[in-house]
This record gives sequence, structure tokens and C-alpha cells, in this order.
Amino acid sequence: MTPATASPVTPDFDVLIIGAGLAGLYQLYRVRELGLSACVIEAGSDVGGTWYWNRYPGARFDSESYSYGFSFSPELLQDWSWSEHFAPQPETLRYAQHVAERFQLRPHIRFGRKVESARWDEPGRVWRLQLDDGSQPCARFLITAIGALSVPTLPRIPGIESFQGVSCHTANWPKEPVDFTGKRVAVIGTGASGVQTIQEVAKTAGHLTIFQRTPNWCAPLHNGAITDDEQREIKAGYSDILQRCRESPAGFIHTPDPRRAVDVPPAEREAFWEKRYTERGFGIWMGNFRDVLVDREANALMSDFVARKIRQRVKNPVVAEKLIPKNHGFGTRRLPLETRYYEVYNQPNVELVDLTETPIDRVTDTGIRTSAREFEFDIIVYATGFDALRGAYDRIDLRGRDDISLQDLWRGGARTFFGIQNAGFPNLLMVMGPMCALGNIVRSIEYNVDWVAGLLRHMRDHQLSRVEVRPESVDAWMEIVRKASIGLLSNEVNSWMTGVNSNVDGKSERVLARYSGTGPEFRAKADAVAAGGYRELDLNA
Ligand code: N01
Repeated sequence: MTPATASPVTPDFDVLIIGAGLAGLYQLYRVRELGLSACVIEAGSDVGGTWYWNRYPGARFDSESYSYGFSFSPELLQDWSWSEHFAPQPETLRYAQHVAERFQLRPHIRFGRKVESARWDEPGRVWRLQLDDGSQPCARFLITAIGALSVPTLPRIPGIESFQGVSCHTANWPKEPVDFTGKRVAVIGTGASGVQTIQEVAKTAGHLTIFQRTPNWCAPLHNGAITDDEQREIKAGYSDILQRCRESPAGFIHTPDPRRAVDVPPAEREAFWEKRYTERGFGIWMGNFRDVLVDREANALMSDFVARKIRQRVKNPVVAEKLIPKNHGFGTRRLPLETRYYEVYNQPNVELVDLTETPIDRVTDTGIRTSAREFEFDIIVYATGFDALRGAYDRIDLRGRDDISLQDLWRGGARTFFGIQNAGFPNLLMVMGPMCALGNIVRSIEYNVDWVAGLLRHMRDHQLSRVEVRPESVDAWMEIVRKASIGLLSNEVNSWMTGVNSNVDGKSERVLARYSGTGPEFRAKADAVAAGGYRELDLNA
């Protein structure tokens, strides 16, 4: 990709990609398809990203397996058979490995290396990276595929390092299985990872103590094996499945019911919710009445329905009340999907500790001390979440033109163009950076990677070697992001989706952290940029 006015520097690669998760793998595939040389830098010892690190017991999809896989290769869609409606983590890791092998991606990946810093060299027109093994590769373009939920965070509790038993974070789980049989186990955290872990560990632990700070609204997953007939139906129906995902607001196969909950007669509304509660997956969240996530009255009615379900399922009424969220409505945080999660609390070997009543004072060498008492454990599981969305960017010293640091640029909150570009950072392209649309993640990854590949193709075809977003284009996108956030109840609630993480300095306040409009709207706007010849970007030879 050598331009007419190229610098004297010949880069090691046309493109360096950080991360060999599903985004990095697909980006590598697309970049190589363009005939560009590329290298991926990956911290893990294998591909898979999220599915490489999150090996905790019970980890699995909450998206229907067949709506999650890559769609770019019809042969891959036909050849790969998901075993369950919501595939478990080992299967998804095998899928990532299969993709890497099938498309001969492995030779272009350097495993076990971390990027410490990346610096734009303006005269040389290259990105210069510093890796933790001392090497310093450079490339014309840097593409970050470093994930929105890839930096696990531990609670800020004194004494964590003093614990003499086994401690694991769900997102940094050991490769060797952890045996819980007969053990005294603590789980801290009750988000999607905590819920999946708890319902699995409760099967074998001698005693399980769950430390809950905020309960979440959870709904049944209804997983099951995919029968041969279903498999045939899925494979014959991929174009329809993918079309449904494309048209739905967040890339899932579920679309909202066009009616408003508040307009539907109570008996009919109740019957609709009962039906949704018995169906697979996110239908109860994404396929609900259209006002449930935006209208307080509708949301309160829905919350009341699920609260009644929790009361029916948890025998001890005091425990049931503790498990019912009081500070946020149904679906305003990411909905954990569960399999007999609430029934776990009926088991004699399970105990719930409400941290709002008795907070943790410290972790000791033998367990956990709360304000009320001392607990002894063999294993402590931290299901305490991530420094989300911008966390992975905050950990690399990224320097753009005139030595601007990305941390400085984002000091008052991340500001990007579609989550892809930053003003002052030429030739840095982010796959799913802050302010992009999230949703069913591989659907979003494919779109973003294709958009980036489209830009690279345009530059190659027009002999352009430098791209930088115009500051006014970032302003315009941020205004769209701001407007899209208005009215969504989820934007009024603390969660990783609003950039809050109590375990990270400076992240206690809600900020604009993602584009919360719909996928179709996001794609229409990004498509228009490409169709208009990228006028929002400054492109040079
Ligand atoms: O993380 P979370 P997660 N003391 O941030 C608690 C995706 N995912 O890993 O709510 C005590 O949701 C914290 O409490 P609070 C999915 O997008 C996908 O579970 O802050 N507790 C909360 O309960 C999901 O949304 C899948 O009060 C502390 C928990 O830890 C995202 O990943 C599966 C604490 C963190 O919950 C993140 O989920 C799993 C402290 N100091 C995850 N600090 C699938 O689709 C934190 N907590 C398969």
C-alpha cells in the first residue's frame, strides 16, 4: 500500500492488528483478502479472545448460537454445527480455533505478547509499537480489536492478595478445571458471569456463599440440545436468521412487539409475558412490548411480573426480596439469562449475603470478613466484571499526532467517530471502540470489520496512505450519540453500559459510553459515510 508521496520508511506490515478474538480474526481475514500484509499481536497463547479467557464454569452464549456465528462464509455456516441453542464456552473456543485454521490465519498471529505502547510517526507515516518482548514492529495502519469487555477488574477490598486458598476472576480463569466438589466457595458478583457461575458451582460445592451488592433481573435461558431436525432447519434457514438479526434493533433474532404494554388489557399482557418467560433467550428482553425499556409505567409493570416469578421460585421470602432489584427496572441493565438460578437459593448448601446490609471489610488469609462475621473459604470466585468499553484502550499508551495521548483526548469522556476513529490519530482504526453500537456482538463485529475493510480498499484503490477523521465529524457523531441516549431507561442506571465501575478510579459517574440507537440506524449512518466517499475523513496520498 505504498502511496505516491510515501515516506522513506518501509513498514514491517501494511496492518498491525491487536487482538485475536473474533473481531481480530475476522479483521485479519478481510485485510489479507485485500492483499495487504498483516500481523496480529495477541496476549493469550491461542485465538478466541473472550472465549479464551472466560473459561469459568457454566460460561455460555446468551445469544442463540446460530445467530452468533460468522456469516461471511456460507460454507462455514453450513459446515459448522452448533450442539446447543446456547453453546458452552469450550465449543465457542473450538469454533474460533476452527475459523483460524480453516482460513489459514494462525501463521499471521504472534501469541503471548502484549502491546505496551503505540506511537504514530508522522514523518514516517507509520504506527510504531512497543511489545513486552522488546520487539518494535511498525505498520502503516493499526487496527485495535481489543474488546469492549476484556479488562477484568477486582474489587477494591483490602487483603485480596493475602487469601491462601484458590482465587479466580471469571474472565481470567485457569486453563485447568477448578474442582468445587465438597469445597467451601465464595462468589462475589451477580452479573451475567456471576449468575452463570453460581448455578453451575452450586451443583457440586460443599457450601456456596454468594456475596451480592446489587441484584439483577434475570430470566430463563431455556437452553437445550439442537436436534437433527432443528439442525437441518437452522442450516436451511440461515438467510432468514441473518435477515432477522439485520433488521432487529440489537442484532438478535428477537424484535420488539409493536404494541405498548400500557395499552394492552392486563390479562392479555400477562399472557404475553408468561409466554415470553417460557421461550428461549432474549425474547423477554428484546422481544418485549416496545415501551418496556423507555416508559416508566410499562417498565414497572414488567418488573412487577418478574418480581412475582422470583417470589414463586425462591422459597424463603426474605431471600426472595433480597434477589429482587429495587434500584433499577427490568432490562435496564444487561439481562442475565439463567438456568435454575433462583432455585439455587432453595438449596441447603447455599447462602446469600446482602452486601448492602453487611459489607465486606476485608479478605483474610482464610476467607472473607464482613461487618457481621467471618467466613472461611477454600475458593473465592470474583465475578466482578470489567473496566468496560474504553478500559482496554486506557491500558495501552496510545499516542497520535503531536504526541497526543488517547487518555488525554478522552479525559472528559471518550469521543470517537462511530467508535472507529479518533481526531488526531491518523491510521488508527478501532473495531468496536467506545461510541459504537454493541448488541449481538458478532453481528456488530462483522459490520464494523467490513466497514474498516471498505475504507482500506478505498484507500488502496485511490493510492491513499493516510486517514484522519475531521474533528467536526467527531463532534457530529457525538451529538448523534447524545441524542440517541435520550429516553432510554438504561442510560439512567449505573452499569458497565453507562461507563460505571466502582473498582476503577474516575469511573464512578455515568457517562456516554456507547451508541444506544439501533443497529440499523448505526449502519445506515456509517454506510452513508462510505457511499459519500468518506467526506468526514481527511484522506491523503
Ligand atoms: O460483570 P458485571 P459480568 N463488591 O459488571 C459486582 C457480558 N457477558 O462479568 O452491580 C461487591 O455485569 C457488581 O455489583 P454492582 C455481558 O454483556 C456475557 O457479570 O456493581 N460486588 C456486579 O454484581 C455482561 O453484561 C455473557 O453493585 C462487586 C458484578 O460484580 C458483561 O459481560 C456471559 C464489586 C459485576 O457484574 C459483564 O458481566 C457473561 C465489589 N467491590 C458476561 N465490584 C454471555 O453472553 C463489582 N461487584 C455468555
